[in-house]
Amino acid sequence: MKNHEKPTAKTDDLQHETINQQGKTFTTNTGVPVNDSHNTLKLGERGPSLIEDFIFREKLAHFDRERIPERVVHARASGAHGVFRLTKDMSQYSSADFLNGVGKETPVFVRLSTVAGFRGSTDLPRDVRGFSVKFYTQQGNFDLVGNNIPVFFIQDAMKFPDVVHAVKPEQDNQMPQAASAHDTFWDFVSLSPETAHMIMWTMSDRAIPRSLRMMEGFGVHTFKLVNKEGKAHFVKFHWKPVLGVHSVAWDEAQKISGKNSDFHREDLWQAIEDGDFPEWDFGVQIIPQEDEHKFDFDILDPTKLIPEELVPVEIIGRMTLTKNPTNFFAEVEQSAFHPGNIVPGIDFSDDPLLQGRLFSYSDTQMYRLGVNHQQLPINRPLEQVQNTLREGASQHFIHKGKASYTPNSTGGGCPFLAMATQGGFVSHGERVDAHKVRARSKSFLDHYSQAKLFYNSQAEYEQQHIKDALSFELSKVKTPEIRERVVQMLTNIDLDLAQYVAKKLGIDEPKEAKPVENFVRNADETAEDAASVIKEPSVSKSEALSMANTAKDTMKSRKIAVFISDGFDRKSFDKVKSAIEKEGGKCATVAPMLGMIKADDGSEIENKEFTYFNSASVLFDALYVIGGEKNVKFLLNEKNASEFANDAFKHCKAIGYDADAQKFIDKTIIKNDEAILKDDLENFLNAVKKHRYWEREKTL
Ligand code: HDD
Repeated sequence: MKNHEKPTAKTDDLQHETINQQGKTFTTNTGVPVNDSHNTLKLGERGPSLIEDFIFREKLAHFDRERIPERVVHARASGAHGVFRLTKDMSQYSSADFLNGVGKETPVFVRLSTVAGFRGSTDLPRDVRGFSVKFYTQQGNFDLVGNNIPVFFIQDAMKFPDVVHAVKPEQDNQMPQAASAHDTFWDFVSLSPETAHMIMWTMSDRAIPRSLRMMEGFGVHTFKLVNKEGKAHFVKFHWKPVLGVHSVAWDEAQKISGKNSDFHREDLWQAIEDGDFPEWDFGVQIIPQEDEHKFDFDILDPTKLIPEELVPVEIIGRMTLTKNPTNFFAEVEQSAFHPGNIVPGIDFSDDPLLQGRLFSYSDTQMYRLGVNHQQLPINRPLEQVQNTLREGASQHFIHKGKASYTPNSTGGGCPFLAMATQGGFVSHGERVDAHKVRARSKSFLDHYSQAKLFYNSQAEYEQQHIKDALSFELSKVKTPEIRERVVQMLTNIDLDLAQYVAKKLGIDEPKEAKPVENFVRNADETAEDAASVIKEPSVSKSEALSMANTAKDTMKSRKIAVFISDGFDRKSFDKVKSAIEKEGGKCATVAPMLGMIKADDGSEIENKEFTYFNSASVLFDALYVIGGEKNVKFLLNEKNASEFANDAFKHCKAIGYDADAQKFIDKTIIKNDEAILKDDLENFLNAVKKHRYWEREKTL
């Protein structure tokens, strides 16, 4: 355990499997000491290798099998250990032990992922982010396998392979990697109006987070909480980041992918290494069962959210990530999440997307990791598992006795079944009286009202970003009919939006909203049903949907690049550095080289990491240009410094500078505005806290 890390019951459990090879002798997998792991056994120094070389055979055979199938979606991810602390007792609603008793702490393992890209793809594609949390509770593991977006592309799990095939690289040429900007994805969208709401989210800046620490998480589906008396309430789960929800600019995201494709992974890792533990508040929206049909949308429809204006989010706990994995493969890659992993006190709803997921995840884990994947250290629950399941590949346990069945007398009837009163899991006794049908509920037909709600809730600059993202994505679509169908679909969300995008694509501007006709409907759907698809949202705006309303009062997590070179103003540098650090920000010098840089007073500081040739503005949140005659002269001739400052300007970052660096600013910055601050450290820091000055975009 490193000094800054905080152990949990789960990380203690993992200690039993953690291997320290310091001072140990090299052995084969059978424990035989090895004296040479560099040369094969040969007939003579220049002769052929011998097949009897068991040391070579073992080394290569293991290497040949090092890769396991990557996840079909969510392949790329970062993970961390942490703890969930309950701040509000929920026993009124749920018997789940981790929701009972204020102050109760439950270890967690969290995996945050992109969706479409392969394992080795970039952290910053325009994409949904996965938000998986495994709670190691006293009653077994509860997995909340959500996303950073509260709704989904489709309403029924039957369509999942289709939406995934459509967004993944195209089957003929495996292009493009980790991008939705291509024909097959938008073809699927244009023929599936149920995607309309999700598309607004993925085209918004939510799909390009500044940091994994700055994104929300959602359980997406409606679940149930069930209390000791068996009474159920519907529930939606939320994670709200303490640092606020922030994003980068799209141009910036594309550049980050080139400059540092591990941008998010590194940020999360470093924050935990530095003891800046990422935190999220855990919230619930609780809906009494009798209110199930109270809304003008169906709470079982995963393309709908419940506006916080209708049901407020109540904060009931906080999650803190306190430890990085020791070994990425053993912990992050082998972690197996499954929405079907629930505990007493929690139950599923009949959401048809959720119901389908309950099959897919355990199935995929069996394929990736095998039938005994729950025995892997990262997946096993805190308490020893007791049942009659036996054998299978890689069985780790040695079960005593004869009883591998129940009921038994050979094992004294053990393991005993747990009565409901002893915490045994009992499914909520919902009564369902219906015919078997392969159909979609008519209550799922409204595809546009919440897409409108989302778009209308955005600040002006956020709406512009959605317009730009759609224009960008569709401009990469080669088939004109697909582009036209999407524009037609957009008319049902916002006519101005559709017209803007049409213009960018060189398509005739639509004059009115027009339903998309040529998509696959349910067989029994009538014309009236189709007309009911287009309606206004009952809530016209929802504050929680706009990132403009998020926390903007902290320097924590902000990384500020400070330009220096020989002759920099030492006094100013010390002042800027201590002001940034005092408020919890990070100050990183950028200089012409690594090593010692001489200040105007003859003193020196060490430049440890960033130079004008190895870094870029997109890796920082803000820029400060230090003065000093010789330094400014250098900067005026360093074209990477000008490009750096230009990008900081273009991406709406705060820029501060000493009065004598004015010439550099005049040369590089096109226009002055309120986030460009001369000799005004206080307001510079305030601008950095706000994260971005998006207003600047109007002047670009
Ligand atoms: Fe899924 C992985 C989230 C619908 C089938 N999904 C996966 C992961 C997340 C989600 C976060 C990564 C788990 C990890 O970290 O290892 N998926 C969602 C959400 C959905 C959703 C929020 C809708 C609300 N998924 C969904 C459906 C199906 C799947 C409808 C299939 C019927 N998802 C899978 C999968 C994956 C997966 C193929 C790939 C790797 C894995 O499960 O472990 O089974």
